[in-house]
Amino acid sequence: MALERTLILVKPDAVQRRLTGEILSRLERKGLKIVGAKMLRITPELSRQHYAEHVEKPFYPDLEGFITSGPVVAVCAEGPGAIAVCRTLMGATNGREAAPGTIRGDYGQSRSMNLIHGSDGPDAAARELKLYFKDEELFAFDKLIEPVLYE
Ligand code: YYY
Ligand code: MG
Repeated sequence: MALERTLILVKPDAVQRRLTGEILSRLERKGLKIVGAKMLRITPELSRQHYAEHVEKPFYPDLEGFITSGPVVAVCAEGPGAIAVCRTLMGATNGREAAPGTIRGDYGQSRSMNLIHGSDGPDAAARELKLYFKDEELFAFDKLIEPVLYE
């Protein structure tokens, strides 16, 4: 399985609800490696770049209002198949439909304030990671433990 990096955002609702540690802990317990992390307030301009595929959709103004409403924690998570692994851990977009055991399924019922963002494919991951992290803000470490985790 190819090693991948994906962009995770702990969204403003999760930061407000003190769920940052819980959410990042779930990623780590699954074996994902956090190779970059920062807290920031997303600007309207960054929101339009991040959600470029949704800018023309009717829900976009509310989405921008929400994602810029407070700080987020941006994380680069790395691992074999990390993009799909994270999407599975997140659960369906709408919290009411997300399966129990997933992050969205366990902590909320909202479709818009759904706690976590994860890139939905390799092109999106590469594009989104560039929006949040410089190359020197991402780290490589701990190679020795990987056979124990993944083989
Ligand atoms: O990738 P994911 O976050 O699961 O969903 P997207 O379809 O990419 O939508 C991005 C974001 O927009 C979603 O997390 C909530 C919000 N949203 C919404 O508020 N209302 C919709 N009908 C669809 C999406
Ligand atoms: Mg998406």
